[in-house]
Amino acid sequence: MTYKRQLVTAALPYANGPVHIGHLAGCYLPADIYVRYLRSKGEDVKFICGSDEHGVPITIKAKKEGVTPQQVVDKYHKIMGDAFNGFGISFDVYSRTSSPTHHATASEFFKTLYDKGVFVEEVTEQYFDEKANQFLADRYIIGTCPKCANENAYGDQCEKCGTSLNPTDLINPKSTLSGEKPVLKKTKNWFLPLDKMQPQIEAFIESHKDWKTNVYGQCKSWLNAGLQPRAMTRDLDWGVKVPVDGADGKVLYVWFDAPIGYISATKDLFALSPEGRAGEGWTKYWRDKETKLVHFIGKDNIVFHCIIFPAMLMAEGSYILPENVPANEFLNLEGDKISTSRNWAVWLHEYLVEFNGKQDVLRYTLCANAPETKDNDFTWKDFQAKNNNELVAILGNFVNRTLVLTHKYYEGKVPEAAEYTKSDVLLLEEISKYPAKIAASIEQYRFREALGELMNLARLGNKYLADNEPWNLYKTEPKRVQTIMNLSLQICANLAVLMEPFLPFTSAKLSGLLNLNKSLRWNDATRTDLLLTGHQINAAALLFDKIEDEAIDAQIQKLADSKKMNETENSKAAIQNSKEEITFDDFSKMDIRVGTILEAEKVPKADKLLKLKIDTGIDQRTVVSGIAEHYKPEDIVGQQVSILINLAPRKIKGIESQGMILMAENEKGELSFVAPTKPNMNNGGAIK
Ligand code: B3M
Ligand code: ZN
Repeated sequence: MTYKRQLVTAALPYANGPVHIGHLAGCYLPADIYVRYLRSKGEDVKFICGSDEHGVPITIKAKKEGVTPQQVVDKYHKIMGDAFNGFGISFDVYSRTSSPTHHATASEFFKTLYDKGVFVEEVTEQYFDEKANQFLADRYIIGTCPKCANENAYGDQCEKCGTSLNPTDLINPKSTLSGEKPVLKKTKNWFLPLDKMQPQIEAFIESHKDWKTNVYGQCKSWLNAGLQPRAMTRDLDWGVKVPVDGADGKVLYVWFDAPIGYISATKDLFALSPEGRAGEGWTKYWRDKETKLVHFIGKDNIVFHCIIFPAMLMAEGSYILPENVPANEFLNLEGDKISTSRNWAVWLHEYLVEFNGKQDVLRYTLCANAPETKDNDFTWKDFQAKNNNELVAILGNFVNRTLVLTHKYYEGKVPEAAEYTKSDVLLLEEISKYPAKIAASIEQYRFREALGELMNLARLGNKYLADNEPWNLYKTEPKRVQTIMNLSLQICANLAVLMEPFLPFTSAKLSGLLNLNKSLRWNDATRTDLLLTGHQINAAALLFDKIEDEAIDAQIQKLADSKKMNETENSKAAIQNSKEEITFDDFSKMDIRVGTILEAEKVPKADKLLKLKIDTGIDQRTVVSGIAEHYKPEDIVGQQVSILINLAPRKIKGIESQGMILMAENEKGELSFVAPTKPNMNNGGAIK
């Protein structure tokens, strides 16, 4: 299928914090490379993005900062927009979901589905916080994950084991608003019957076996598990109001409204452009089958873009469906998961200040290390190495040598090529293949590979200079040197055109140095005569500077400081969470003896529990202890322990536990036995 135009979207980031390198590497950079490439090919393309300004992440942030949700989104919409702009992410529009266009569009979309009878209305029991007098959306509830026992799992997901949850799955649920245990209360919501739509959605996914394996695979596993109806409304007061009677106090589910944001942003774009005034320019991009719709996202958004949004679009009926959803995996930082709350991140707005003018170095590093097929790691040392050993030593060095020699030998005028040697002819052939080679990788969303090819072209240039050594021939073979320099300059020109999607700032700089015709496009780089004989180039300047150890050490130190800060915060929290004071009388009531574990075995169907038989010195008793995740039964037989023997007996999993062994916890939550150690009698008890 050939398309007349493309509509490219990048995930709408939540406006609840600034953006970091993980965001950039995950979807904005690959999307930008793709779009810049298409523009260079002269294709009709629109690049759509904006801030996702609804949903619980925003309201939680507002509560934390003691401001209104609107103030939160206003602040971060600006910070994020500026950061993208600073890195040359070339959106045609960067809109926001709090805009009137969006509210109207999302509302109308919902109303259409409602009028068509698509939704299933259902009264269900949802958690309600009686103290805060409010229904609790997923992220307002935390509790223990039934799968992995993480005590801070959210109502919709456990971030420790990744399981997706319903709030009612949580053990010991707690409201994050008041800390109270929430109660179940009846409420009506509107569900998208994904279960009934499964055959259609399955057919859609099956028609896209060409999607990246991680994307297709995730879709398949959702389908195999069987799709479930999903509520498209929430009891919340921040968002797009549900536009039907009897829905007071309800808003659209953020994952219903956010992807519609792509449509409203396209409308905003056309409202600003002459095409918009003339008519409904945006509809061409959303309703004409000859438009190719591509969503760039991170892997945590796959199900929403590949299943739920397409299901909404199918149900609505007047829109096209995505043709591809290239999702990246995650980028880690120095071996650790990027985390906003732990401040373990490289923030784009800070980078722009600290590495002013070096946007392309980060673009290069993130693309060369893009987490395209698996999670990947960003390290500052690698960033430095990529800059010094690749950008400076290969690309920068080749261009600089060529420009400097052209000035030295020909006063900056492109010399006329004399006769080509056999190897020149081969080189020319080789050069002209690069645009197609790089394009093929980009069109398959393989941006690392594409960038690797671009660098191969620079390597080719470097090798050509090194093999031909014009500096040694200048006196003896001036004609030959003219040819060598002419060809080297042509390679520089081709590089300037082909690097534009990846390194737009450097491309502009190099085009300026070469005084290159601004209208050159991708396919022009198949030619090897972009610079005419006699064309005057500008004074040489370095494309990249070496990055010194000090700058890198400062960044590594900054991360170390964050880690330290976090540890202090954690231990402060640990002190706050420690138990209340007790009296000496309370303490002296405890009868603690030294015992020895005689037998230990796992308690069936209880991950945490061991059944122990303990010799207390006065008797033998059974104790059930929650240490199974810390110790293997076979390792602790013979272990001496302290045991509280006058604790009232208690039945645990049908076993009577007759006491408790004492364990001590360190700051990391690791347990150790409180066990007597006897001084070594052989050397009189002295400490060795
Ligand atoms: N805001 C989630 C995220 O930032 C969400 C994406 C919406 S795309 C329509 O990861
Ligand atoms: Zn879990």
